[in-house]
Amino acid sequence: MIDSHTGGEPTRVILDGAPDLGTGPLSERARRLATEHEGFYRSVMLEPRGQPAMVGALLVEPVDPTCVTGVIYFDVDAVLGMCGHGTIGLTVTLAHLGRIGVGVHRIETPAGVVTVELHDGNTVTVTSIESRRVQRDVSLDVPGYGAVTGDIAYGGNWFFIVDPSPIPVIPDNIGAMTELTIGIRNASIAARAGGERGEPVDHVILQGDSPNGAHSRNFVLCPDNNYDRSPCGTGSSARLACLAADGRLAAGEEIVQESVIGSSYRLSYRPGPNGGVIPRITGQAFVMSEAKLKFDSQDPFRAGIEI
Ligand code: PYC
Repeated sequence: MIDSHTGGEPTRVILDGAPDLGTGPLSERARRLATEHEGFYRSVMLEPRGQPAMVGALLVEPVDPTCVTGVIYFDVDAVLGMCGHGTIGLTVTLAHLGRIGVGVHRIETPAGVVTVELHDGNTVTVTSIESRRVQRDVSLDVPGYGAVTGDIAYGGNWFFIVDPSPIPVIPDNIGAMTELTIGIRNASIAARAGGERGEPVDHVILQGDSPNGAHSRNFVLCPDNNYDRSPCGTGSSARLACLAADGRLAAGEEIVQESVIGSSYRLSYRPGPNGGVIPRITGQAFVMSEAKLKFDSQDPFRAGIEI
């Protein structure tokens, strides 16, 4: 396996040793990973082998032969449709392995095929799948907090986006923002406020002001209740769809989206064929380590620390 980070958010690329997920559409293989091999992906993500906020990227054979690889992303609590920071980390990792060079490549994910452009050893532009806003100004009653209003949008995962955040998006508020966004996610699930086919919200975004001149700064809660250290690629895609739908950002215009720790992506979009947006996300990743995970049968924590 190879670990990298994209704007501070770790990605663990699994090269081999994973359970056989068979063949067929990646969405079907992702479903098999989620339902039949939970112990595998949790043991790879949980401490002591993994770390909070880490996302795994399992390499699989693509269905589309024009793709350099297929990939299934997961965190400790969910198999993900797509992952933007993970795709930047995976691209830099494939370059590190000598499997791709500078230029444009295609990668297959359960949410669809994405295009990546490797500009140098660390800088990648992802052209992601069509993203869309599904509902505007949804009001939720968040127990212990009160009414919170936001948009529901799809960017490869399902997002509830609160803009502007009711609390300042600053590192000192990470604990308070985590608590609030867990409450928002639970309230959206209880209210059945999600995708068109009842897909539940799995990520929550609070948008705030950037003290560094970026367009805005975000805090993104992931399914494992950790926050994304990067500005979240799929979250940025969902946010672009909302900005476009509100007429707040023109096609081709570029903005900088900052994360709560101050890392950033450059974002823009072009109109999608189905009324949404095709997002472009540019960021940087760095390889941190190459290692082999060991699961000793005598190790009481071989399945990870579950508390
Ligand atoms: O960058 O899309 C993303 C992402 C999803 C979860 C963590 N990062």
